[in-house]
Amino acid sequence: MSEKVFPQGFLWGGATAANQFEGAWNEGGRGPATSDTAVAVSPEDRKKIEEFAAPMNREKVLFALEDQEGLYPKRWGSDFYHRYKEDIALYAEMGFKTFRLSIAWSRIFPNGDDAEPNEEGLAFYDAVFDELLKYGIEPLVTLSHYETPIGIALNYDGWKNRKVIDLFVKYAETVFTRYKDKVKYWLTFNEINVMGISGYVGGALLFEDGKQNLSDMYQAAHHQFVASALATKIAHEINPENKVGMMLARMESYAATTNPLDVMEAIQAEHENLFFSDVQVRGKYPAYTNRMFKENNIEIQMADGDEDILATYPVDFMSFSYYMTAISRHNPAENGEYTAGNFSLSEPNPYLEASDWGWQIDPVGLRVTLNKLYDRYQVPLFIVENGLGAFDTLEEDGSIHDPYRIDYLQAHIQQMHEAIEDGVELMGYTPWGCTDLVSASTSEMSKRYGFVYVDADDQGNGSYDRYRKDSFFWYKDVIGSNGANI
Ligand code: BGP
Repeated sequence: MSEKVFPQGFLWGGATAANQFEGAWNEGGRGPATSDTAVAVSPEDRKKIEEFAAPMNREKVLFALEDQEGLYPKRWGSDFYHRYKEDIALYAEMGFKTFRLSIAWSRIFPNGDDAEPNEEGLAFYDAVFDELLKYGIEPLVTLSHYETPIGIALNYDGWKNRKVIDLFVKYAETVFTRYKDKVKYWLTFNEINVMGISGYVGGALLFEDGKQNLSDMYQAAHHQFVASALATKIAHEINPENKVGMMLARMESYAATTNPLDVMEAIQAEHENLFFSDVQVRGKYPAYTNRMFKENNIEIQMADGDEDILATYPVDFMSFSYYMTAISRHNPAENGEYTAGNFSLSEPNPYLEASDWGWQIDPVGLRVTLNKLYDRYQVPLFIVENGLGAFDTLEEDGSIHDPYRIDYLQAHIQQMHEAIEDGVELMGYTPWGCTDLVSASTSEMSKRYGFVYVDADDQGNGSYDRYRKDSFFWYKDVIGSNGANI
């Protein structure tokens, strides 16, 4: 294989989120978060994506908070809260340049609207950032990764309430100030477009009638756009070196055929997906908004000054998750066959294989996406999630042989390199779940992404000891050669 050259300073690393990784759900003064309840609604049927995205009402949330059984194993995550030193040492061993984590908002403001932040929560992240910096690893911090304080859902009805903008801005300002000398790279909302699919997961919205309401969801998204823009403003004021990114669950969708109607269908899918980055990167609602809103009966309220805020404080860079691609067809396939994906279903693509969870594996699609996004926005891009969820086997000697994961990542990194050669400005790459953690969609541990194995099962039982997988040594070599050895 020919030698690949990645840019100097390319940010190789890995990604996690507090709600799936930290555990310690009731320690350190942390308040309950929406993530503690999101999948507890239907513990017997967690695999169904519909359940994960299901509308939530007050009753279900209160039930889930009481029903501690339903919270396994999310409660424990992977116990990063107590093992962060060991985990970070493993990242240093792999040569990570960056590590993506989220701050659990409810560790800082346990009820969401507390007058003062919780010092114990702030001190925890100080310790984590210090540990990372000790090894020269740059923290990349998500402010909101599906873990809104539950008080914001129960007392404010979530992000559809404009007051939540102020609560978020106060939280953002608190952590920007506290970690001014420790953190430079920030992401505001993880997969902000999930709001268009699940109001509860994305915006802590409760739907008393059990139906998702698109107007509420897009209203909530509008409030997140304004909050993100204000946070970007404040981040730059506090430290001009701060770089703030938006984060999209990228869904490349190919036209099923050359039928122009299928092509148009793919463009519409593109609009639904890129609406969120169009607003946050370009600083204004795109031209197709009016028609999209009208045809979907979406009505949102904007306050005076909102458009100025969006236009004046766009993000510095665009980040996204990339796991698979989908297919768009004007007339859905007759057999109605579909395969699962990250928050979406798709007709299967005959050219692609899929993971054990049906997510279609498409490395070339990553090059397609990188090119499209860079052509569209001309801002630096950052792949902050990618990877293969797979079952792993811990051997008696403590090894884990995961060639399937190496194949997946290698193929994607090769396409990243192609995209860089195409002229795309790519800041870095943080594969998802670098240490095994609890799956967002299934709430199980057995859907593993990591380079590091965590000894815990789907019920949260286990030693939680860490083991290096074969992919650990492989990734170490990739980073050590700055991508030349792929
Ligand atoms: C993204 C989320 C992550 C993560 C990932 C993998 O949507 O940002 O939190 O979980 O998907 O998904 P899953 O855990 O369902 O396999």
